[in-house]
This record gives sequence, C-alpha cells and structure tokens, in this order.
Amino acid sequence: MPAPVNVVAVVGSQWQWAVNYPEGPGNPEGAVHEAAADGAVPVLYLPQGETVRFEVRSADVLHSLYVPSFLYKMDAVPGVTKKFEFVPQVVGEYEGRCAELCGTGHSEMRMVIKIVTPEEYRRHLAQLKAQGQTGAKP
Ligand SMILES: [Cu+2]
Repeated sequence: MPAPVNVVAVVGSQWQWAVNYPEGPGNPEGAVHEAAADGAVPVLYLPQGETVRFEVRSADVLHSLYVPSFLYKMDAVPGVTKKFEFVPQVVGEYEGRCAELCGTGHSEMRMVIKIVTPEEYRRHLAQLKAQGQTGAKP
C-alpha cells in the first residue's frame, strides 16, 4: 500500500464524533475541521483512490467507530490513538455509528461518510479553511 497522503483524526466524546483533517501531503494548506451544529450528524469526507490513515481516539469513555458498509470497526480508547489505513474505493455516502455502549446518547453517535473524487475532497478542505474552521476542533 502506498504511504498515506491523507489523515483524518476522529475523536469520540459523549455523544458525538469530531472530525479533523490535520495538515499533511494531501492537505498542504493546514489543519481544518468539520463543524456540525448541536444535534446534527457530522460529515467526514474521504478522497476516492488515495490512501487515508484514520486516527481514532476518545476524549472520555470507550467508543467504537463502526462503518457497516466497510465491514470495519475501530475502538476509540481514552489516552490511545488507534490507526488504520485504507483506500476508499466507491464514491458515495455511508453511515457510521458508535458500536460501544457509551451512555444515554449512544444511539445518537452517528456520522455520514462521503467518499468523493480527490478534486472534490481538496475543494471541501479549502472551503472549510475559507469558513474559518482551521486547526483542530476545540
Ligand atoms: Cu457509543
């Protein structure tokens, strides 16, 4: 597998996912993050055909990022950053959820994952930057 050019850093907390895109070869303009309104489902963008490294951690209790369509699940553990790499293949929208019972809001820990073309992905990162969503999500 080629070296990862894209990194997405996902942080679980009671009861939402924060989505960050750190600076790197696939994101030379600097770190940006998604901002979902309270109660809204956050969206995570991925570029089709490029290696992506997920970095998953938790800000409080155990969570688990689970994407049924990918047949994949990665625990989010406080104090530990778990990593996995893959190449998104098929453009489309996929549902993510939490697969670790983490409290009363557990069922609300959903996420939409959008695999888009690399051009759309870069445009999206530029848009986040233009909107002032720079740095890691507070
Ligand atoms: Cu949960």
